[in-house]
Amino acid sequence: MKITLINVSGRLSSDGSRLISALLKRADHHVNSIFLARPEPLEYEPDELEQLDDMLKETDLVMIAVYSSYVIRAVQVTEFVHNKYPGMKVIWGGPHCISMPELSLRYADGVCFSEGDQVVVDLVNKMETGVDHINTPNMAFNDRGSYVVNEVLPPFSDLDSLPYCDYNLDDQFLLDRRLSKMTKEKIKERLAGYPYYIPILYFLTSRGCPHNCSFCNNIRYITMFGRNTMRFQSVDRIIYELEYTLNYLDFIEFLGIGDDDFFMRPKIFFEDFAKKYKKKVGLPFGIAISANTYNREKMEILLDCGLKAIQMGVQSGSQRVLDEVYNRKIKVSKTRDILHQIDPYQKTHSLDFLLDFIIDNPYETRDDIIQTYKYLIDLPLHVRINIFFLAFFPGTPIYDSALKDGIIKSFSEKSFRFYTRGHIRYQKNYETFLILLFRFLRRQLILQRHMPSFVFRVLGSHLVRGIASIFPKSFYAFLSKIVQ
Ligand code: B12
Repeated sequence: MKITLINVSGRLSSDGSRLISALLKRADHHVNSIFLARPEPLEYEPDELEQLDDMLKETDLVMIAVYSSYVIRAVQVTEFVHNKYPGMKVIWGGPHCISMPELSLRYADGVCFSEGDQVVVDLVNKMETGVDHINTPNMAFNDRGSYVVNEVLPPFSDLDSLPYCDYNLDDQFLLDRRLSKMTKEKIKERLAGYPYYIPILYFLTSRGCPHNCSFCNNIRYITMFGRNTMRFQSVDRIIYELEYTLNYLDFIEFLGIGDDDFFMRPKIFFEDFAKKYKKKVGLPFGIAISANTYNREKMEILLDCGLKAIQMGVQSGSQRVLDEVYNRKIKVSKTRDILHQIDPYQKTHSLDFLLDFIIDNPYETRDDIIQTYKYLIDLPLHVRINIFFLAFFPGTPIYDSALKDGIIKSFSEKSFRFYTRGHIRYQKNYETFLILLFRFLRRQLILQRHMPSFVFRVLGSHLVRGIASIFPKSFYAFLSKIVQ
């Protein structure tokens, strides 16, 4: 079958859609991938979408990989296809669709609402041969207005059997103003993002996350599977795919291992991995870990084979928020402790430490927020801080609570973008402004030279907070915008 696979993510992705493409090609289907990979503007103009026409004329089936933040693009493409090619089926999949098929079936003819690995080829084969596909597991369909939601298969665990993510640029295209062939130059430019602005390849070696956070998509898998499951690729499989992909993408300078918690594996994995990685890959790389699984021995093994960055979620300096709002079974004190253990490696091994925080959470009190601020101002200046604005992903417990409490309106494709990174929405107050001010000054490196830390302590004191609270919300919304 001739398939046009469209990825609507704002950055050039290295996610499941490349895997879906590889699975379909392995089964002898023909796949053209089109990336709508620009961060902004979010919506595409009609004359941009018109350019899909030449390819769609030759297409039997359209598939779209969707992240919630970019869902409006998937809606635009789907409506374009349906208007121009009545009868052409459009199938959605990807993080936005996980466990919430009804959100996507408003537009799509079918949706993969769980993992696609075991079902996508089966679905396309059935469609190609005219066999009834409506009962395909992990899939839901809009059958003339009524929704058919099929059974969920158990988590897919044979990760080694999967084909390599598809980076064959011969049938990949970029739509940004013009539809053009993907080239190494374009991919190189678009893979150069935060934090180093050199071409970074993101790569996943496992599935699942040990946590159960109320704001994360992963909880949707836990709900469907009835348990939290971790699955891993073997060392050899990881190294083979890396060698293959990096041989082709020979400009990559850094590897971002995207696993939620790389330290979930046993120590024996690390020794084998380090030996083979050093010999056959050798690029500097970064991993994400959690304070609960940090292990010095595992880290030292990785330092010897190129580990250069560790990212860890703190999310809030308030234990109450971690326990009661985010359902994270991690102690704030534990994250501080890990920070102190990792910190010396910055000097000895140039190891970067990146910490993630979430702000603008309507369930935080001003006292909770000041605890995050106090956590931040105590951090050594070489620790990088990532500050995210809470996004309410449909299907997560925090989304359900916020909806019930009237904090957010129910999901809308048009307004969803405002839930992601953006401006302060819920916490227009002095404490949140202080966090943003602190980040701003840190970014300008002003702190290093001019601002003694006691100034920040005074700014966060009861007395100053008391005085600051007489100013209206609009004042802090305005100030926050300036320092964002
Ligand atoms: C690594 C990672 C990143 C990396 C790399 C992203 C990438 N892969 O390109 C970085 C740091 C860059 C990143 C960035 C962002 N990420 Co991120 N990321 C992840 C993480 C940890 C793993 C993603 C992954 O590769 N999963 C493995 C693949 C195989 O899964 P998958 O893509 O879902 O694909 C499977 C199915 O969905 C399905 N499928 C996928 N596509 C399609 C298409 C069709 C047609 C079909 C039928 C099936 C299908 O089959 C696949 C195989 O089973 C996840 C959390 C997690 N553990 O999943 C968050 C996650 C995906 N990220 C998330 C977000 C929000 C973002 C950002 C938007 C953050 C931001 N900037 O605000 C950006 C946007 C990225 C982009 N591409 O535009 C959210 C998405 C939530 C949502 N509902 O959209 C997640 C789920 C985390 C969360 N907070 O809940 N991310």
